[in-house]
Amino acid sequence: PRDDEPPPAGRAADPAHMRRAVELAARGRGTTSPNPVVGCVVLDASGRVAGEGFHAYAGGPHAEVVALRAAGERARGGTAYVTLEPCDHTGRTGPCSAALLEAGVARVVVAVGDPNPVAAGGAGRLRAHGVVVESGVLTEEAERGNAEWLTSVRLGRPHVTWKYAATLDGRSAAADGTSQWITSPESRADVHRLRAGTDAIIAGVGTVLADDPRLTARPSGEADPGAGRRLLRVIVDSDGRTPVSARVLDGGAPTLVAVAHDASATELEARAKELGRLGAGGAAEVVRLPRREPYGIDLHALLAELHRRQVVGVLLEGGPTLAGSFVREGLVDRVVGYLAPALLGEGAAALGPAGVTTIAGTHRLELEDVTPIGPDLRLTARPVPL
Ligand code: AOF
Ligand code: ZN
Repeated sequence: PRDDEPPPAGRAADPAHMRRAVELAARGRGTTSPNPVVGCVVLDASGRVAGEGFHAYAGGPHAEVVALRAAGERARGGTAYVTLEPCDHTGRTGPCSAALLEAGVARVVVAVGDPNPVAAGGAGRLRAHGVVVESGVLTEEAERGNAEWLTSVRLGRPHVTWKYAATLDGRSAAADGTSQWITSPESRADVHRLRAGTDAIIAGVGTVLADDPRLTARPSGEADPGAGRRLLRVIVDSDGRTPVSARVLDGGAPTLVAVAHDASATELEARAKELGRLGAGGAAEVVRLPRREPYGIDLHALLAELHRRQVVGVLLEGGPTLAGSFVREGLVDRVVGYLAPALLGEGAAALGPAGVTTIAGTHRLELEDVTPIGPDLRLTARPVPL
């Protein structure tokens, strides 16, 4: 061991300080997109907390800078815990590596390396200047908190959360097609919290035709929580069947209707133009994408289009056919299921065909979280990493 290493007492406290940094990072959820959520805790030389910070919005000061400002001179000789490797570039703000050096921080603990080639390199620069840099502390928790952004940077497509509500026997509608309301008001409120933390909601035209949902972050009448940032509504509608009177075309939020390249969507396009003319904040756009069976639209092309529009996280909501196609394509990164203690025995399953015909082909998931919501149960799972 090197003689400039901190005493073991300092090391033993690493996970606790990093947990706090992960907590701080989470405060930026829903407002930092397309940037990551990042949290930072700075200790003084004797191991006392001197400053805390998180990244609050894209273009705003990075977490490290906020925490260093709070710590002031007390950062000298101290330790910084950062949930993401400090950046080494001058983008909308300066390099955090330089800020940490200038503040005289002696040790930097990192949870996750920065996969963004433009900004990465902070760890290397700090080491080159004699700062002790350690990584791998609470990596899993920090990765989970930044799952959307990490997926977007690593895979070049948005992170997809499929959300559904079902009875205990896994049905999302009764035999006659009625589906409101399977889960409790508490679960529905929880869904609005999910929506508020995402960039876009995707639904199939079947859901629009059946339920005419608004797909906004709050029930109508309540204030928009993401001030300045509107949730994008995305309708997958290969043949352009979305009625011009649909609530998703009410001008209340920006809307993208994805139709196949060869669809006739004259009425839809006219409605989109009309919304544009009205100067509605919720303008609509019809985008044409390659046709691909069975769903009618190439879902990879859809996600590529959303990625171009800086959509980092999407919430996939209804219906079962669209969700099944996303699962078959390996495009679901997280599943959030709301299960009501109720039985139907008949009616549509929550998930449509997903390319599985034999048990060996099962899409295996691992549970991340199980939480009772009112009388229901919320299960969060993700594909088992290969
Ligand atoms: C953040 N907040 O706290 C940290 C980030 O758009 P810029 O110029 O602010 O740079 C964004 C990049 O900086 C981001 O993609 C990530 O790689 C790095 N770190 N970003 O927005 C932060 N620490
Ligand atoms: Zn930075």
